[in-house]
Amino acid sequence: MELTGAEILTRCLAEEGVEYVFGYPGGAVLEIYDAIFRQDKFRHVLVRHEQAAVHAADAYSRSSDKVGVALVTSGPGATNAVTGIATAYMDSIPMVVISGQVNRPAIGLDAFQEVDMVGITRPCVKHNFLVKDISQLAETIKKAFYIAASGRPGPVVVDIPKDVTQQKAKFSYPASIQMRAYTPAQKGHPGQIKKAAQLLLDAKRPLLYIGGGVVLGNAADEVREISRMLGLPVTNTLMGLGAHPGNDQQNIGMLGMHGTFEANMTMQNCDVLLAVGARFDDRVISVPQHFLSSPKKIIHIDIDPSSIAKRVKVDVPIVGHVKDVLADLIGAIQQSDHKQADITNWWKQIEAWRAPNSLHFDQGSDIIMPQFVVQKLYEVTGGNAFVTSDVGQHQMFAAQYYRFPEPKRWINSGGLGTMGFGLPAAMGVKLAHPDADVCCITGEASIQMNIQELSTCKQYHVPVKVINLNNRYLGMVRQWQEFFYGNRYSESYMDALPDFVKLAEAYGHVGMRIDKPADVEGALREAMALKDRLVFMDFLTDQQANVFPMVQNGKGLTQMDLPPHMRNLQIAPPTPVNERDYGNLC
Ligand SMILES: Cc1ncc(C[n+]2csc(CCOP(=O)(O)OP(=O)(O)O)c2C)c(N)n1
Repeated sequence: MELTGAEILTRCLAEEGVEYVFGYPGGAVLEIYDAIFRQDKFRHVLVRHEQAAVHAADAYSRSSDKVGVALVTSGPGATNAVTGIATAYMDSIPMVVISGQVNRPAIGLDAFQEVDMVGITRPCVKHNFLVKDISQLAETIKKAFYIAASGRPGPVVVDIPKDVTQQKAKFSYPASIQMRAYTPAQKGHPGQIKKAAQLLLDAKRPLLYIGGGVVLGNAADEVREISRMLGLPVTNTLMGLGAHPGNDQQNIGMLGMHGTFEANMTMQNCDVLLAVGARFDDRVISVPQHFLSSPKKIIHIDIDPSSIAKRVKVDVPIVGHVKDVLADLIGAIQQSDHKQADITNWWKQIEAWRAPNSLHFDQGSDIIMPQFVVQKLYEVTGGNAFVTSDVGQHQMFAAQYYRFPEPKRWINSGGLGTMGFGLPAAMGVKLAHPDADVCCITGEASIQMNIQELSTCKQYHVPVKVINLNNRYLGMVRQWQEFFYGNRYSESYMDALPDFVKLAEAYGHVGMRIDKPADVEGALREAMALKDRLVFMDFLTDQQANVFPMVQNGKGLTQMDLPPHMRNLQIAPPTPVNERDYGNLC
């Protein structure tokens, strides 16, 4: 029997086990929407803006092991999706975005609602397709899902002209796919793995540095095993939160621009660094020259060969799936006849760096500190919630104070830093995990970038909790203006803000305003207890609060601006490397 292109598409999605498609209709995809109406294998979620569709699909994927799917129309629908696609691309999230295109004969003629989706998205997709022939449609969808989820994952766009969705053809879905030019490596090189094992055993100051690749590669168990086996200190990137339990004694916290004092000091002063699924981002190591000024051997494990040695010189590169490589590395360590070097002194040093607690803050009785809200949320939810965030100070406070015990619980736009991500992401996560607590930690500016999704949450009964850390400022911008632009707060203050409580109520949800520290915990408990309702909590927080520690742009990793209580401490590093690296400490 012959099916239309639109029917073929919906059948392919069903074959892939798709549960939800997040999307928004329009002329170019009406055939597809009609086919969706006539099937019952997956649900469609009608968002209020295409950007939100892509973020929701992305977060659905981040919190599960499935590929997210979004569907948008041609032209403005497609361009609205681009920010979401770029967000997923920067964080290597497996996703398939289907966009409608004008009829084939009209392509290139500036037809109504035509944009060159393949051209526009080329720099921010793992791959993209324009389906020119209906006979290729099913195989293209199969390829799209395969490419999105294999190797280093990423978003794949499939652009389908409207007349292709209307044509008819026989449907058969390939069981598997072979792509000669695309064969991602799985196993690491045994010789390199052996070398890595020896280096780690000989190290006097080892460090395990893990990133989003561990989360995506489901390698948290192997990370825990190797860290236990060798007693390694573990630090994680923003994207690696939860890949090693944030409440574990061996975990020294996040590193980088807003990392803990101990993580940054340990990173700079280690002698053997095992980097797993992390890419030495500039927000992590700051300036490579400073970072490399302290001699250390670097072992780098990554699925993507182009990520290795991109920013720093690596001594032992290992290309492969992190889970497999770590398993082999554990085996190599067990089989080695080397005895592990004594690292007791290294731990003593790390504990000395940890002792002053660089995340300490003062919560007085008058004004709510944003850190306090996150800390209380962690306590109230027992660390078990999924937490999405937007971008800004609140994102960093969430990362610093919610000590994620498990991977895939922290959902944020790390690479692109997309404001407006949090609420649609929370929606995607809640649909993937209907019984879990899902909280969106946001700021009053970020939430307004996709606040219309409160309407989608109402329609589909998505009872997430919105935690608005409302400082009445573009806080992160204000902090930079305070530090680098002589307190000239150019356009970082919004003079007019909505009444968020009334706004939430207008969308049919519960609104709460909290302005006293004493009320924070009770309000959070009350909100979390309202399991079936979306609760929008507007916390009026300190307008001046800054995120510490902070490594300023262009400075070395250990040149941190520290919180007030640490500014007069004399904390000596073990191996002075470069005078300038410690200039800021005292
Ligand atoms: C789409 C987008 N536009 C601009 C920025 C730049 N930016 C980063 S943080 C920030 C301020 C965010 O303010 P708010 O959401 O209130 O959070 P706060 O920093 O106050 O916690 C801005 C404008 C961005 N990351 N994304």
